[in-house]
Amino acid sequence: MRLSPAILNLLPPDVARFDYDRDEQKVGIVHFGLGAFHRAHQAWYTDLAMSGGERDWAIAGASLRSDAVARRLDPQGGLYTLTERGAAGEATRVVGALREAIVADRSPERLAIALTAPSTRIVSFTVTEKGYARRPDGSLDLELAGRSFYPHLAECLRQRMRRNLPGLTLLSCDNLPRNGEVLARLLAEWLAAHAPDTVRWFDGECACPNSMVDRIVPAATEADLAALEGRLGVRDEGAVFTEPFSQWIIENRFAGPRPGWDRHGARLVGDVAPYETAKLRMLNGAHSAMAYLGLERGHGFVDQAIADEELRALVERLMLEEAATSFVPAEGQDLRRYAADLIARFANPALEHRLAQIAADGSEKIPQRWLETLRAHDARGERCPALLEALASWMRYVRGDRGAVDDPMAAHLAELWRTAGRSGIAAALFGPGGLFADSWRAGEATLAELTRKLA
Ligand code: CS2
Repeated sequence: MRLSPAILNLLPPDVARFDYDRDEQKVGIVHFGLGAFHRAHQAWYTDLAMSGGERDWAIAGASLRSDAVARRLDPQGGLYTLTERGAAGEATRVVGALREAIVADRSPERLAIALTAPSTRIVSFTVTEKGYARRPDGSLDLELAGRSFYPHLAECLRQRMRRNLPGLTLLSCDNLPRNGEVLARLLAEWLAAHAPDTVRWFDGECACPNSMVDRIVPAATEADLAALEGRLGVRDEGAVFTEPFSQWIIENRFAGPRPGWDRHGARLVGDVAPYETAKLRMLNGAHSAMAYLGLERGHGFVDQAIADEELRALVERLMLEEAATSFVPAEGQDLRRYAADLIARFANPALEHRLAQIAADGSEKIPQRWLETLRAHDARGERCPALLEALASWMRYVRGDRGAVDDPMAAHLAELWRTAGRSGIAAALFGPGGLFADSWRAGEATLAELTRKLA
């Protein structure tokens, strides 16, 4: 039996659920990137807000090309369950916030209807780092952008402008520093090239707040789905599994109304930067280090990596001595406490978070997770031994001789390795004119140290 609106009353009583009339809710949010993270984070907060009495914030979710999520959710009328896995066991909730799952490239007209609906006030994004189609220097790659969300969004902004509809809040929920500003700048580049008549309206009527999102959401496995089915007596193909912890810090700068996410744990602040920097450099920085070093040391999961004494010492050093000292925290932001909480979250054995999942797309991740930290310390003449260890491990990983590398730059990185060799790869990546020189340029001594570590 498949999860669907018709069988909700057959679920075990300990499964929590929304209490609003789904059919009565208008779409208020269009979301790009209908992956597990969105379903375990923003859609969940929105579901809590509507269950708390707010109305008309149903979400129309869009994947760009893949119909994988739509195929899972359509037969379920958009319903799915979220299971929190912690020390106290599992807690499951049925989330009702998702109205429809659209495949943008197949049904652009459906997406356009949602984007130009007067009730739609927010467009949000979890398209991953590479979905923004940035060049290494940070500018928009117009060709790549043409295959991402930009054309869909630009045409609808133009329609909204022509029809005198309210502007939109465009809310990036991806792991990028100043994600809202990045989105605003890149979208403005796209509009300047393809819809110049819309640029001023976009500037004046839309807002792109920065936001820091945090919840660890490992990809669900068939074993997860089967175990859930055993417990619920119902099959949920769209189920997500996550940790009890969740954090969302949003810059309080919206173009119009928004759900009361802040009544359900989200925080609205004037400046997201210190939280976002802490999260990217400490949590994500540690994650990526555990991924490459952990895989090399034979581990498969985050909890195994953090139980490895040597790796744990390195992660603690990376977080406390290198990441936490690389920026100025907000008042009252306790980074020691944050690091201790992170270690406990990493150690959660129930999550089964695969290192291989984190290792993907490293070239898109390491600039904000590691290289910015290295740059900050370089400016003060300080060394970062833990980060250099991690960086060397990533370099060995992208060489590609230990298995397939899941990275948009995989071919380019393998080619660099072939031409530069072990003695030249560090300079080809981080030396003057190197691939990542815009993010961090290593000095001679550091390049030599990295080269030594490759051996
Ligand atoms: C992870 C993140 O896969 C990865 O790169 O580091 O998805 C991480 O789990 C989330 O950012 C946690 O909020």
